[in-house]
Amino acid sequence: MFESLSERLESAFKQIKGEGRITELNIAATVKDIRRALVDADVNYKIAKEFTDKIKDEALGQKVITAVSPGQLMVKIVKDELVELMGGTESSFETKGTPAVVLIAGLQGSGKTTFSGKLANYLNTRKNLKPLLVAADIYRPAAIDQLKVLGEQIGVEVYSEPENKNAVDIANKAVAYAKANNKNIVIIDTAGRLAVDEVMMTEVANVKNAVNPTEILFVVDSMTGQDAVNTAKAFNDRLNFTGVVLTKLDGDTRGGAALSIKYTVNKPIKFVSSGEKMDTLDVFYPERMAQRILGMGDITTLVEKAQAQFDAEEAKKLEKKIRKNQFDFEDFKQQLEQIKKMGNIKDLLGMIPGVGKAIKDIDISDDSFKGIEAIINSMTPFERANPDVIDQKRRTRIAKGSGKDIAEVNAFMKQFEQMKQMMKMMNKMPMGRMPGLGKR
Ligand SMILES: Nc1nc2c(ncn2[C@@H]2O[C@H](COP(=O)(O)OP(=O)(O)O)[C@@H](O)[C@H]2O)c(=O)[nH]1
Ligand SMILES: [Mg+2]
Repeated sequence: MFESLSERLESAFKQIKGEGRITELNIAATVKDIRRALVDADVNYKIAKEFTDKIKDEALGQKVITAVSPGQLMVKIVKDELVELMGGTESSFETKGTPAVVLIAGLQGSGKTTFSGKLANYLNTRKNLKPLLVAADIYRPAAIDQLKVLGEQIGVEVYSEPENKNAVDIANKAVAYAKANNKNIVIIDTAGRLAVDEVMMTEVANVKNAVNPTEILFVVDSMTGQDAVNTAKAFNDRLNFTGVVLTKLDGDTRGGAALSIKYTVNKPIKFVSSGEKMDTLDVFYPERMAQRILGMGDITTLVEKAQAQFDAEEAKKLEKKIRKNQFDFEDFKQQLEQIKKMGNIKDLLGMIPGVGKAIKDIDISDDSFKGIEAIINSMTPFERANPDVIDQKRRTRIAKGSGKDIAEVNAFMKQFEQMKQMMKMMNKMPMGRMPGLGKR
């Protein structure tokens, strides 16, 4: 995410890092590079200019503190301004109401339906709410099915009326249905068009007037850069939405949308979403995003993701097994599952400071674990629970079953043994515990 912008900013800082102090002259070059980096990331020129003018003023106004080098100072100033540009602090998401109503709007293909599913899942699993998803995209029968499939996947009820071609009517009935059935939050997934279009706008505006939403979220594909900003403006003029959702941050997005939207419509980005898995929705934190853009990593989000997947009971059991040296392949497989549930592997690694850049060009797909999983799957349950019984004869069979070389199986068995030893050691050291594992 935003790799090219990160790189360009880093190289802009390089110049000033070698300088003894900030002067009008050496700051000018750095600021110019920063501005170019932003414009190339598809940030509107006017915004980029205003941004860098501020940076310049800030930098020149700073007293020279000997403890901080000009390079460090610049990074700090830019970070603070990036945070400000993206909205300062995180904003709240209102879920109160009987029921609360969330209206989802945006262009076709921006990710509304996918996001609706993710939001419902998030509210259901993390906020303990009972959501109702509403299929108000009345033009394509496939749209209703798509939402139904998602609803089933996450265990959230979907309200739809395939024969009804009146979105306002569907929305009204859905809210009444929610009231009658103890659902406390209604998420209305609306129809979009390929471009801003009067009929679509009128329809969404009518739905808005009918159901009086608690939140109106404008969903936008972050890959569309400047266009995203123009679309946001059009939707905001019409709907006066309460927040923005940036989708497809897992793609090759340059950052323009994330950096320009708040400035343009003065509405906060509330959620970001990357990937099509239902559990990859993230609350948007300007501070963390700025840190990621500047290559400072995002350990906080990483830890939170780990904790969300983390089950205290399970961890206790696991720790006991590790202590008794009983950690087996079944446990290992479960651990892999948990990691995968945290989201895209490359994204996760990218949150570790310094790692994002190092792995930029390496192809790390979620399939990276497939080989290992194939080997474990070819073991019998008895073998999984008793790694010690896996002799050469069994290894040969496992290799065959998983389509791997015997050498690969041997190597994996060896790694597993080493890992087990390491886990045992780490478990003895209070400081070495994994996030969460230490809390008891
Ligand atoms: N890579 C990626 N794809 C997404 C994301 N959100 C949605 N998509 C895909 O983008 C396409 C359009 O999404 P959809 O939710 O149907 O958009 P809608 O027309 O606004 O309802 C689908 O193929 C989704 O699977 C995301 O965050 N990342
Ligand atoms: Mg849709």
